[in-house]
Amino acid sequence: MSAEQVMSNPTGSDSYANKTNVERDAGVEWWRDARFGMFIHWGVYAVPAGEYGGKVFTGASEWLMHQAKIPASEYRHFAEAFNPVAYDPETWVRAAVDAGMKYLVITAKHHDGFALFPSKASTWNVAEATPYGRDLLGPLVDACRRAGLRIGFYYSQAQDWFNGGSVFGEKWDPVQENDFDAYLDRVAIPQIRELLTTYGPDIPAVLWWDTPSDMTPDRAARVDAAVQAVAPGMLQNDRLGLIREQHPGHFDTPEQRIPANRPGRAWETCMTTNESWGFCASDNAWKPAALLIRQLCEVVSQGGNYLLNIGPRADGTFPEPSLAALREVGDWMRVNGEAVHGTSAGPFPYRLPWGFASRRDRMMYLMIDEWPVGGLLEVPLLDLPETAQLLSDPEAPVGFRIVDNVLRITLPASAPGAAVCVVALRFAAEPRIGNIPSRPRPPVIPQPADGSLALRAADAEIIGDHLSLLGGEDPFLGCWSSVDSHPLWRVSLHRAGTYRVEVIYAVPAHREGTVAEIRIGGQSLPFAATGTGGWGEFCRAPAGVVSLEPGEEVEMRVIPACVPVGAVMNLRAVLLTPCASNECKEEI
Ligand code: H79
Repeated sequence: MSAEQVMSNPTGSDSYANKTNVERDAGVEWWRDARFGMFIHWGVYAVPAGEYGGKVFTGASEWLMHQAKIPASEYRHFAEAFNPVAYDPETWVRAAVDAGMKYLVITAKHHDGFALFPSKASTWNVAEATPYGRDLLGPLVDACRRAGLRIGFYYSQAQDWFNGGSVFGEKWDPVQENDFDAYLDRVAIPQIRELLTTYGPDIPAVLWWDTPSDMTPDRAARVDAAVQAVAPGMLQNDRLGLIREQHPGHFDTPEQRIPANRPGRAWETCMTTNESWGFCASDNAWKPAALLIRQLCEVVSQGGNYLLNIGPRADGTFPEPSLAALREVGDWMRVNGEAVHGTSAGPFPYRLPWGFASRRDRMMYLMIDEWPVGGLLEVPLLDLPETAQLLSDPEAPVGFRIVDNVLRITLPASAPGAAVCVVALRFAAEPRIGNIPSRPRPPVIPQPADGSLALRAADAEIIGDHLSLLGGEDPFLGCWSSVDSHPLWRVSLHRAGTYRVEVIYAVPAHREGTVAEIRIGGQSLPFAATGTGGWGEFCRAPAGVVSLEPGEEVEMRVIPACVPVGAVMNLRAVLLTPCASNECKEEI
């Protein structure tokens, strides 16, 4: 198909204008019911696949241009080798459908500015910059339409390292010295319009924004106005503007994590199958299919969607480990899909010892991740179901009775398989919920004999959804994107007196004014969080002095005062050191 064929749209953009908001809102229902989708990160970065100048970059191959500081004049040569002759959208769509996915979101343009579609706004696009020379999105849209799969577009609206958009951190190429407003008018807004008007009335089904650096309220409003003009009510994520509250979109987007607390509105966890989003030749950290299935269940049990990523190779094929994982997930979904599609969150506010639950009408699905001892499953429900059945083995005997206000389900003594096992319960009426054991709290931190206290990231209770424990072996609290979220430590304090407070944290840029407040035992210290040189450059900085009384559970919190560009900070620890008798006097 030629670029022109794809670019010509028989229905035209006006069909959007004919849709009422109610119809559009009703359109959100499909998204909630879908529960499971495929993310696709594809672009010229699949050519170097995470390697440049003999150096291997892992973690995020789509960031290679940024990580290796490759000038645009050199990076463009990767496009000359981007010729995905094996690209067969039907195969992609079949892989998604067979895995039980109901929608697909593909990177129309990532931060490297490369467009997977013909564009009049920049020649840095597949039709003009590659030997392939034609649209990649159109054929995928067609294949999705034929298969009844919805398709959304990811579009990096702010960062563009090639066309003069914004650049996270230091710039490295003169082409990046540009007026950001001019960039929005010249590239981003025209391309967004192209994406909204080229492929048909319901395409894209979702707009997936990312990294809103420099997207002030004014600029976000300008982009949103351009969207609403052609696609009123367009389903969008929450990453359009810097101030999320101003353009909240339709759903939250926890990235690479599942929120500990159920968000109050629609949400979608996006997750990689290995570590990188784009194809990365050296990345062999593939998640086992059983883990992907467990994550899907956890997300669904909290009422969210799971957007699982594939990074296709430059030739247009999916890496074999991704295909294998999709096949395994598909095998599971064919048996257990009814616990996923069209369900809503289970009645239990968090994970129970054995796993997760979801609901649809009179059905409740118990998704068992850890097989209970002897096959005896305890569920905090006060009413008996009419029927109980193992989806993987409908003939297997499943007993149930209520003992001491707990529904006890008798299952086979050992787990039938490695992946999550689903028990479907059918109730005559809405079952009453029993006492749900309270969420286990991180233990109270004891004060060592020398009186010093290290409040570490890993020991914090996380309040709110917009803060996560990251960093693996060397943990820190990050992705801190809302003032609603903060860490809380409880300390058993036996030594009264004054303490010096220090913070181990990282932020890239210099910031003016108070970023967070450290609240300890009723006292409050402002904390300014000046730049440390990068999100990974942790520094130890003084925050002041507090005077504390002993207590069994003294609460200590770090509460954001605002969310500066990007995030509040990455926080590794708060340290308290008792002052020598005279040392701190003047500071108080
Ligand atoms: O498209 C995927 C990511 O490329 C994108 N969002 C998902 C869906 C994303 N953009 N920015 N971020 C995620 C967060 C920023 C991560 C960074 Fe880094 C940390 C940029 C620089 C340090 C990881 C490590 C990426 C490059 C090096």
